[in-house]
Amino acid sequence: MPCHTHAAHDPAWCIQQTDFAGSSLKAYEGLFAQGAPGLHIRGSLEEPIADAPQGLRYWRTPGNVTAEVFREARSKFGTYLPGIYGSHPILNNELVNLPWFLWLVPEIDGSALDADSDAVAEHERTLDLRDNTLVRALTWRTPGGARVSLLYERFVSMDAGARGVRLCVQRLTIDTDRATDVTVRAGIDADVTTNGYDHFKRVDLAAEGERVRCAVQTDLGDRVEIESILLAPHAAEAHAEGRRGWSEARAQVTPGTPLVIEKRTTVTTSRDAPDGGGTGELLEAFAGAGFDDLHRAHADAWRAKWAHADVRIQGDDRAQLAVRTSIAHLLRTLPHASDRVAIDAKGYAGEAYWGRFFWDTEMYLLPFYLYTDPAGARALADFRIHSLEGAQRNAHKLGLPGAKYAWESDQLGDECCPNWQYADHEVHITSDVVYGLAHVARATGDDSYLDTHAACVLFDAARYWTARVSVRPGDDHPSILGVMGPDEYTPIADNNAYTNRLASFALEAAADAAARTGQCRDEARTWRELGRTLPIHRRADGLVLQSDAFDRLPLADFDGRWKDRTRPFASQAPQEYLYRTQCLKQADVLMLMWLFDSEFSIEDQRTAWRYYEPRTTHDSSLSAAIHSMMACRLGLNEEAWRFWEEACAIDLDGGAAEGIHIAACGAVWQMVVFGFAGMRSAMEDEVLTLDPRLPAGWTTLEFPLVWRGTSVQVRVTKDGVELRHSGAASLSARVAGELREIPAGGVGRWATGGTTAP
Ligand code: IFM
Repeated sequence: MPCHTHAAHDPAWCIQQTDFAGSSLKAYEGLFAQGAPGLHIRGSLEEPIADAPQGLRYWRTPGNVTAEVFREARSKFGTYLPGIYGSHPILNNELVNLPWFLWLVPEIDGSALDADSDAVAEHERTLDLRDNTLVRALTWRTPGGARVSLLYERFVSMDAGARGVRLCVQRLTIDTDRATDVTVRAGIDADVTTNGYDHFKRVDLAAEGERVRCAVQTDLGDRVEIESILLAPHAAEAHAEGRRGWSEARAQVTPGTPLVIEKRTTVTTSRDAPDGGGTGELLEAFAGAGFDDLHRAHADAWRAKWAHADVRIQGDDRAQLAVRTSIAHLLRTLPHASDRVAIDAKGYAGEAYWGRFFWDTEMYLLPFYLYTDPAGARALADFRIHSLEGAQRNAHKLGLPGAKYAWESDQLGDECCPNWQYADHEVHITSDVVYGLAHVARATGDDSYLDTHAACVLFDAARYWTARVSVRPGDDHPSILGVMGPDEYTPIADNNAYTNRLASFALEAAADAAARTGQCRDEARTWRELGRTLPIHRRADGLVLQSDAFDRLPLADFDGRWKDRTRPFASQAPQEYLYRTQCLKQADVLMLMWLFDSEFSIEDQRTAWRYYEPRTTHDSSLSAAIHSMMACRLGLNEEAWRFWEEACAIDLDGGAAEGIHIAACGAVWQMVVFGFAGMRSAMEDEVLTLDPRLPAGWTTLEFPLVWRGTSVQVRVTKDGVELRHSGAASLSARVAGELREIPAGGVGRWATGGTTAP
């Protein structure tokens, strides 16, 4: 049967699923998440699954987040709208899983399609990353003996999404080898829970003819309305039962004349602009357009996104697919500026991290957007400015002045993390936020961003740090005591080097902004002095200490306790053991050195690598990428490659069941651009700098960049680098250590004398 939306399956752009058994189904639901600003759906099948009820009620308790074992459901449907949170009695506010509207099932000979039955064969699904369209094909031997071919296609319109409209479009094409009567059922199911909890205070269902409308009111007072229309050749009949409503259409399929059914769904919320129109009006607005027209506009919108973001790798198909998979999720998840949200840790594709925003935003996600879509990046960074009041409330609750950004933030910036160790002690987030804002200013060349829009954040962050530091008896310097650094296996440490350096950075940024704007003069003197005197402690041999006396903790017994290396160390050692031994969850000192390269000699960095890497479990999905990039910098080619492969496998090889590791997606892009292409960020260098180390199998690497307002096309081969830009002025670039000048709108090509191959 021809595939309508896709003429050919291109392995460099398509992810395919042929396994529907066991837990892989759930992993594909995460990996195949689709969306556009305002609406995201998990990649579930179109039919309810008998052994995976979606309305189960249970208590999910906050555990050791790395070793947490989730409910063994085979499938988890998911509909998420950025900004729509509910109140959970023990987990705090969480992103609500809204009613499931993908339901579109044929019934033939009294039997409904069931993917688990032996009657289904040649079953495959393909997500085309070019336009985020999911195609599902299968054949079905019906109880009456007919051989039926089904082709499902669906997308969340990026074209509509860009205009603030949430629209999902589905098409089902049914072909058969004999005349067959078909009933197609299309509906909305509001019997869904989020992490086992029901957030709906009220559910109103109305079904009439081909339309089903479902409105829910969440326990935080938002109203979300979902309306679907079934487009079939004959009139449909509507039904409602409990929290479910559906339309049913009957038709006959004859061989050679496929039956085509469409379903369209729109979603609105009480937060939308009042003149945006209701779901019914929106459906009417799209009524004149056919599936192909809507798909064309959607695909064009995606093409425009890829034009400024695609990374092309020749010579390595797996790497190519990995980087495109990551970029596709990054393009999907960037919210509208008006939504005033960031990107949650599971990329709006699962419930594991409750839809909350972490430091992942600034350190792992922001760089991709900053160097490919600066306006989008700015909208993301602005979320921290919009949520300053939440951060002020967090500080106030702890009896501190200023603003303390939440380790796990909801849409208003309030701390939602239910684990006290992280909520109260993983305080580096406040400085990470400042670092992110400064990165926006440097990458766009717009310092006024800090002095006008972001100054309030800078000043309140500095006030928080001023009160959070202490001077221990006998010390001649301030300390930041009782913190958890990026390494979450060392929970209450003093003078964590990363936290101290980032706090200094934040204090200096506030003092600089105060000096430029003439505000807060007296406070600024204190901020500058504090920033200057917060220490980074070293051992006698020069090793930068993760925190005071870190090296006096006993070594962790990895050989004795970590028998199954395919699972995290935390799944085999109790939390209290992690907390009292020298074992790291993820890069900590190395993360510091990654960000502040120029402040540490190459020998410092090598010493740190030799000491910390063997002590690191890499239990966090954020660890491998930083190690890959550091290894590139240190010329450790095999390690760079090993960590690259680990990072690429995170979601691609079955890890997305509870959602996409969106920070790891951002990190995959960083590994290519900052790692293998050796680009230095605008935080490190004012001049575009590239020092490539192409992996052995890669023959060509190409990607677009925006460097301080100038669009640049980068091409790296084994022998050289080519930079092409369209700027009106000449562009300076340092390539493999040599400063070069590329004339306005011109091209520069330089031999690099061969690149190192990991
Ligand atoms: O922010 C991270 C943290 O560094 C490690 N645990 C998971 C969080 C969310 O990705």
